[in-house]
Amino acid sequence: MPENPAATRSALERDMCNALRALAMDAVQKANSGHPGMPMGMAEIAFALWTRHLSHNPANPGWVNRDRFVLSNGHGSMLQYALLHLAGYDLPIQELANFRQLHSRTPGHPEFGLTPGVETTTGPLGQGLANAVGMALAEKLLAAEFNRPGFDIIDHRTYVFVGDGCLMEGISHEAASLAGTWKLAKLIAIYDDNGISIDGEVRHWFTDDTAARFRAYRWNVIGPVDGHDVDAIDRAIAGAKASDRPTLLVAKTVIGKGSPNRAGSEKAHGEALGADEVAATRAAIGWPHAAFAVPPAVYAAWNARAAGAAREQAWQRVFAPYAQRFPAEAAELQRRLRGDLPGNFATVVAGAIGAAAGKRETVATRKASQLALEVLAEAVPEMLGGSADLTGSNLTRWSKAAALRTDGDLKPGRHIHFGVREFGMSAIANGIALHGGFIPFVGTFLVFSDYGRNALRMAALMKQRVIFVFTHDSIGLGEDGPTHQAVEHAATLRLIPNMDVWRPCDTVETIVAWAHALERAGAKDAGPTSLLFSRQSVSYLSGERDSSEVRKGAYVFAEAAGGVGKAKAVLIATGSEVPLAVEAHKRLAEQGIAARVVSMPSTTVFDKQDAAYKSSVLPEGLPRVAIEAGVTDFWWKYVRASGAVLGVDRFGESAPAGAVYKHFGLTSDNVVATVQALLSKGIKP
Ligand SMILES: Cc1ncc(C[n+]2csc(CCOP(=O)(O)OP(=O)(O)O)c2C)c(N)n1
Repeated sequence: MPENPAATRSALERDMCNALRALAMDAVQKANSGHPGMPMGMAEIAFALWTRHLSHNPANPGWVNRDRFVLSNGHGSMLQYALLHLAGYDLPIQELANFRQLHSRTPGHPEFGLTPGVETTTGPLGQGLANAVGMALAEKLLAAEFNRPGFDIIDHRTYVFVGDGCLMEGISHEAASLAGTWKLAKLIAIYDDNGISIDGEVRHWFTDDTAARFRAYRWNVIGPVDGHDVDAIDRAIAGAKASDRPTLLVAKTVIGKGSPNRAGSEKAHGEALGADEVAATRAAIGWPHAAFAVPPAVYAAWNARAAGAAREQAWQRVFAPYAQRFPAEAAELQRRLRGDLPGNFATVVAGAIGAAAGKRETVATRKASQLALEVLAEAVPEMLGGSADLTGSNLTRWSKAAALRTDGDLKPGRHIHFGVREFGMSAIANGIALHGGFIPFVGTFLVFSDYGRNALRMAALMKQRVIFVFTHDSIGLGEDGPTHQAVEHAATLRLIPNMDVWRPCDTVETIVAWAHALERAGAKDAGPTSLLFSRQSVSYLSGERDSSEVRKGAYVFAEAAGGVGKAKAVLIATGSEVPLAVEAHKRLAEQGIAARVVSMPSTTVFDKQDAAYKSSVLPEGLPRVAIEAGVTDFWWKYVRASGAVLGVDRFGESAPAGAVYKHFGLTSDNVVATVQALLSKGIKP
């Protein structure tokens, strides 16, 4: 693309853009790893946005009313690091020189929580766009709840850079479709339309009319504009800001722009340019400075600390009188942004547990979840729920929750109908949590957790308090058959680091699970939770319980007759299989075989307990039998080689739940027979 005179009108501006190019190219070269092409191609776009539009304060990356900036094409991480460094964030040049090295704050892809100013972890293409949709929705809802006439204390935009890869990914459809429906006017996506992805020219595999596609989502589409013309980009962003709908700004760019022999080619995408080409690029763009050297005038022009401080102070001048006039609202907003639960949370939970224990209701655990929500969601106003078109099945809507509606004027509601979009919903929930002010929880069938899987992983990687409600958690859903019967899912969710998984067996365990999930914030033990609930009803069987033991993830549900000293075996069960264990416990007792029943609603939480507690629940020297309607592999670490596991190691069957349980040997007869067989073999662990 020929040089546009407007884009390089000012030598300083040209140098400011080239500083981004050079830092990216040199950091990738030094690491001999990374992606120089996107930062070099998006330099003018980034310059126009960051110096002329982005409202942020480098000295306070947590300022609540900052514009959010998301790099959905996260492989171009060096662009974000260069921007943060030059704008004056706490990211010294040594960090850029340490790009992709152990313990640097400049990892391969941007990581939330590691680098100041990085709003979300990106790299898995397309998810950044969905996170941005979540952030923009959170902004809109928080503004509707807390702003008052003359006091727009929440009023910011969300900008997101996307590449061809993000837009090829299916999640971009789910997220953009919802953003259009929700009329997220303050969401501005800038598309790096360079025609190149890793395999080469995308015209061979990506021929969509992207502009028409986004128009069909009811977005405002601007462009294509010359992505190297700073003023054109500037005008386009100004136009986007005036729109009453989300904007896609299509910017034609040249990947690796500035590199004489790699620009415009996939060779610029994901490898160091090489020393010769780096030198040739320096000459071509007129950047004579050494690697990681930036002239003071360029630094000075980039530095946004003074402007940022002024912006935050201007906001403070609105917030301070707001806090005086609406002290309760201001305090509540601040509490929610800190992520603290309401002061009476523990009392509410204790009351709910007491009431549930008194009622002893036999219900499906998904219903138990809804009963828990009736109390908890009313007490925790930041809870924001939803479902991927399974509201009546997931039971994530409680009786007083209005549905969010955005046809006509925004009608805020705390239940979101996400439509059939599991991946988009999950990544949007991550964006809502990252924005702050809400605790999102979203529902679908457990078997479709796979559809959203990478967003669950990202929630865990970012330690976000997102609660994933997965109902219809086993073959127990019955007639819908193996397509809908989760078999391997509980086990695989438990494998995700930082993810807590609960599969409660009754109303009390369900409240504890929800409470535990809601409490997961702050430095200690932050992260997402998956709550697994049954479709079918599960008998309420417990006697007295110490809920502080339930909180530990596993506890003695029914003691062996005569006390643990008399126990000959330990039965471990979760969720809907606890009643099977209790029935077997009774029948074994009739035969003079004392057994202890351990309910283990959360293996992940139990695993975090100390050794003394663990061995108090699972005493050494007794054979153990685990019972869970899912794959058996997971359970061997608890029962050990000499124990037994009753589960389902095949896909399920379409039939009434009782028949399917029988078919797979999940019966108390089989539990009894298994214990007898272990004891007759005289096996000790
Ligand atoms: C979900 C996902 N799939 C695959 C990748 C690997 N990957 C990284 S960049 C890329 C190509 C992206 O092309 P584009 O967005 O056009 O980026 P550009 O070449 O312009 O830098 C791929 C396939 C990824 N990061 N995420």
